[in-house]
Amino acid sequence: MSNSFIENLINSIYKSEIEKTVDLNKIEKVYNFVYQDLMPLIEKSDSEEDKFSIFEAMKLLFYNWVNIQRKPWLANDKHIIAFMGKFSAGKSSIINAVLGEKDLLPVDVKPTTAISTYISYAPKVSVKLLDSSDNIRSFPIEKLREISKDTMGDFPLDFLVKHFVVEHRNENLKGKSLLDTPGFSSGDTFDDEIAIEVMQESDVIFWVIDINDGDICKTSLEILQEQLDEQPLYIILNKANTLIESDNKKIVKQVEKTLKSQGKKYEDIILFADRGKKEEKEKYLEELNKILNKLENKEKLSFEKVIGDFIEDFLVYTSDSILENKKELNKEKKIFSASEKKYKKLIKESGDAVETIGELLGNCLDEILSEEIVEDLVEEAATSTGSLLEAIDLVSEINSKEKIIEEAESEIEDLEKLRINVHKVKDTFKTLMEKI
Ligand SMILES: Nc1nc2c(ncn2[C@@H]2O[C@H](COP(=O)(O)OP(=O)(O)OP(=O)(O)O)[C@@H](O)[C@H]2O)c(=O)[nH]1
Ligand SMILES: [Mg+2]
Repeated sequence: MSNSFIENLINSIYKSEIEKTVDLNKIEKVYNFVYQDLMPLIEKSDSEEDKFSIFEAMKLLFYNWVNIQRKPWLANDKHIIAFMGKFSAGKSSIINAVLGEKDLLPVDVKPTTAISTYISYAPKVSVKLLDSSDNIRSFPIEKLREISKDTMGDFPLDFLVKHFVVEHRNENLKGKSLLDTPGFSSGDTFDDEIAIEVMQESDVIFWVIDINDGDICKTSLEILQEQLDEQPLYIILNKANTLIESDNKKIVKQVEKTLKSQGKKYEDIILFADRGKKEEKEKYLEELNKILNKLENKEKLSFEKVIGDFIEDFLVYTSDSILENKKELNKEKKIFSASEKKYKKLIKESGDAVETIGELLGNCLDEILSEEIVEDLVEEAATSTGSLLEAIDLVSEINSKEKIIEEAESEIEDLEKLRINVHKVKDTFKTLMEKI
């Protein structure tokens, strides 16, 4: 493409009005809260395994929150529905068909979509872009149609533009944002970063395949390895109008077989065509819309609610643990004092027996001991030894109880400190949320 075309395009990007810019200060404040207040709190939680999954969940939550700060058109729990697949599989055509617009997104036989493009609801149709400094700028709709991988040639447009956003008044878009992505060709190295970013932030993935390919390709399967199993995956076999029905069915079976052999979980494999027989086209569109509409009701996790609930749960956990530890401590203290009492009693019993022996022997110092006295002496000696042995046995029990009590007391002290800490984090979070 000519230099003047690129020059003209750069001008339109940078001369266009900045509508919104990302608030880095706000992101920094929330980042500091998550990593300096919240994460150390999780560090103090109970089990190792829980800790790791909570860390991961919090990181993801924070990532999603930052994502919405950069991409405010995704706010209000929008579901992100990504269309991915090889170039020319028909991703942009499918989105145009869903919107009932023939030419909204550029479509061509050559590699076309150059920058991932969100399509979100707004009462007025317009195009915006997110530039490399996270500014949202307005952009002329006609210019969007001029941009394609082909017209860009080697020019790295993705250095200047991170995303385009097409706002459209189609009611089907309420509560969701469709994401059209650049395709890849099986020969070249697909930009993994794009794929991973798209997969991380999407709620649902539609993987589009040109039915004439006959199967899902190896590169597609490799990219899909990054896809999480809990994220619903739908396969669209597009351009179904180009083959006869029995061939379409065979290819559906083949794709099913390949995915199963790879252990790849998926929701459904559907056929689609935006041309061909009218009633076929309508049937395909109806089926796709049915899936898209079904996705609307799922509630997404809000950052404020999840963190707020987590802190509340943590408070309950610390209070419950303190109570439980105190109960346990009381039980141990009771056992300890009973053992101590018993020990004292045994020592006294042993001492008394020794005293009796002394008395018995003192009373008959010069006499030969009678059989009866010897029997008494033996009995007293047995009592004294028996009590002493029992007391010695109790010593280790008493010592171990003492240690348990000490440990329980220090555990309660730690938990009480933790509870104060959680209260502080709760207040910090409340103030932070009021400010931002
Ligand atoms: N026969 C037929 N052709 C189709 C159908 N859908 C799309 N096409 C054609 O397939 C070509 C590619 O369509 P696009 O929508 O640009 O494909 P894409 O997946 O967005 O391609 P990239 O943006 O390059 O990744 C175009 O020439 C379309 O006209 C269909 O249902 N049937
Ligand atoms: Mg496209």
